Amino acid sequence: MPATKTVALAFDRKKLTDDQLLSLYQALVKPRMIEEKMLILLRQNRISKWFSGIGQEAISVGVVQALEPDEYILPMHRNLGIFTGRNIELGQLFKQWEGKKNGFTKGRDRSFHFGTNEHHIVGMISHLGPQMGVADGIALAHKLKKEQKVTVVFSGDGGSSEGDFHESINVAAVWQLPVIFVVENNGYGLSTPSDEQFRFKNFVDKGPGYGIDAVKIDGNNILEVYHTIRKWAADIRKNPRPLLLEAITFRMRGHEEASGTKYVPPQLFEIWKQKDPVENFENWLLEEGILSEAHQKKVKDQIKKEIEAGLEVAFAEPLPQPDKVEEYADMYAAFDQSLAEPDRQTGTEKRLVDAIQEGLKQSMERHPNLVLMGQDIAEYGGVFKITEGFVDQFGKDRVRNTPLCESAIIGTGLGLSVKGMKAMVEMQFADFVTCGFNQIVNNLAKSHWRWGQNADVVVRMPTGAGVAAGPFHSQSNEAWFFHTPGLKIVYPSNPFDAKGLLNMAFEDPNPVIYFEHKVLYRSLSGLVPEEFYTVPFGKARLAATGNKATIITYGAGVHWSVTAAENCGGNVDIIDLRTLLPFDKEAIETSVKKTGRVLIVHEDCLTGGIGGEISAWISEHLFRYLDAPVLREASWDTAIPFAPTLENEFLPKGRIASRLEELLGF
Ligand SMILES: Cc1ncc(C[n+]2csc(CCOP(=O)(O)OP(=O)(O)O)c2C)c(N)n1
Repeated sequence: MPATKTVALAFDRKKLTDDQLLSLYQALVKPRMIEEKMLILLRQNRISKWFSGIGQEAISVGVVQALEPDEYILPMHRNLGIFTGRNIELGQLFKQWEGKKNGFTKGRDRSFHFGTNEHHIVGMISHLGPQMGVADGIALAHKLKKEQKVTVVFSGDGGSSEGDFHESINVAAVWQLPVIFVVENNGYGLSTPSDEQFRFKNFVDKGPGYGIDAVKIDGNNILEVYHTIRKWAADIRKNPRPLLLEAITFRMRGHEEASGTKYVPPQLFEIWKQKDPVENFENWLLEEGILSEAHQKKVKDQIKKEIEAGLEVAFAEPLPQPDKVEEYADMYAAFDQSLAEPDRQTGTEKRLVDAIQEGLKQSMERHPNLVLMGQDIAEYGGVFKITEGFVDQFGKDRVRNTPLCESAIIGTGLGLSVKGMKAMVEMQFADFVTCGFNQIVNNLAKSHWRWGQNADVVVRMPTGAGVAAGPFHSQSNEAWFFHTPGLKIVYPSNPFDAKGLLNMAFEDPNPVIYFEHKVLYRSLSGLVPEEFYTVPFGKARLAATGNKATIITYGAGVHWSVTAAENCGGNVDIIDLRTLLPFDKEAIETSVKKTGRVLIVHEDCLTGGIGGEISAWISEHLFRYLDAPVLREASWDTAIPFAPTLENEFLPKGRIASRLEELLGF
């Protein structure tokens, strides 16, 4: 007779059969055994980094086993049990950890930073919070499609201090989204204990604050986790709404293996060792006579074999060879931009704002899976009235007022993409994109390259100065995004292009940052064909033609440059870039070869503006055709002042003509 082992946790099997309990046992032992092996490999220097989930396995395993296999889970860095629970082949998982080509990210991202739609998992990015907004988007898609599915997203107690946590729960609460937010409360965020992270005692206390249900459970008790998720998931599928689930647990190792555990009082390890989720469940199953020692051995032998086999194939694969063409190509989802040619003869005169509205409406009609999100865009029609009347035509499901949660909403856009939908997010003013910046530059921009998930999201950005609105309603911030591979940037200067480029943005499955100039909204009109048409990305337009010089510009700069060139006697090529990422190098080359003189004009500040890159490109590739240095005229390198007199002087429009004269004088 084996000696009886202690069981410190109270297990309640409810109606689970012996077979179900044994299958939970197998699922619980597996991540523990993989981890133990990884710790050995780490000591042998055969792997480089490891974030341990030892002590916390019951949460991942309980969650994944309680859900349907096609319900999405968005795990964190300690949730190995989610991946093994979805039966991911270990060889491929290990290749991912080792940075091999046949992992999940072609060696581009590490550890658990990947998604796999085949397994209904969307992995984290390093920033800890952004996956929560993505979970909202997946849940929104389920809700709109009436699919009766629940989505589970994880956070640590430390990560819960991030704005994304608050924003995403708030959005889920307001929209009644079927998301279970699991907080693995292990008492530490790296070395920072909870009392230096937040003031409250229990996460469940936050539930009423958000107007949602909240439940606290023992995260080390696999059956408690399993039963809780099963019960709530069943209810939430029928009656969609969010749940905040606090799972109390403890991290038995350091934040990551190199960082040690000196900051944790040793007695905590003693206390929590008694509550080990794997040993307790194992001992209980043995004690109850559900698990025999023979079966226990069989389970472990089989997992051991699986681990050894996985490691063998993973180690056998060499490190990936860099292939620049493939790296560049994978930054974007493939898109063959076939043109819907407009009939330019039959247009009517429209203002820029009307052209944008018409394009948006036509894209909504063309793509029934397109959802619009933004502050005050529903009945109110948006602050610039672009979506006026849209609710009547398309309904509130597709034209959604959002709380002031830029980050969560942009993340929601990515979540909709995961479910094959399209999203538009309207920034009330381009300035406010700072609050969603991380989601754009790290999540939308990189997800295709990282694991093949396109972000079919158009972010509309009412931009620009000239309305005396001060430093936070007037900025030009296209250069912030210009530096981010994976994005496309569109900046029309006239109604015709605005409509065609917006339509193209919705055709394109990649993230598009679409700038629309507030001053031009109602001050500029032009001929716009009624029908749906597109304007290609990466193709500039000549706003004027001539031989004496080339002005390269976009947006309001086009109109300022046309006037300035006319004042200087004309005969100047004016290139309206229309798209900034990519920008039309061919058009620039053709014109520079013809004129030999270049002035770049933009509304953004001079330093670090897009003109710097274009100038560098010209100097590098077209130097021999130049008769003068490449000049730039832009806004001052200051913030944007409010008073019209100051703002007017800040902007470059009054300086363009003299710069052109200077250029022509070389
Ligand atoms: C935005 C951001 N800030 C800081 C970090 C560095 N960092 C990585 S994990 C971590 C602690 C996270 O603690 P918690 O959310 O409680 O999860 P745990 O590691 O305890 O599982 C920190 C500070 C990060 N990854 N992202």
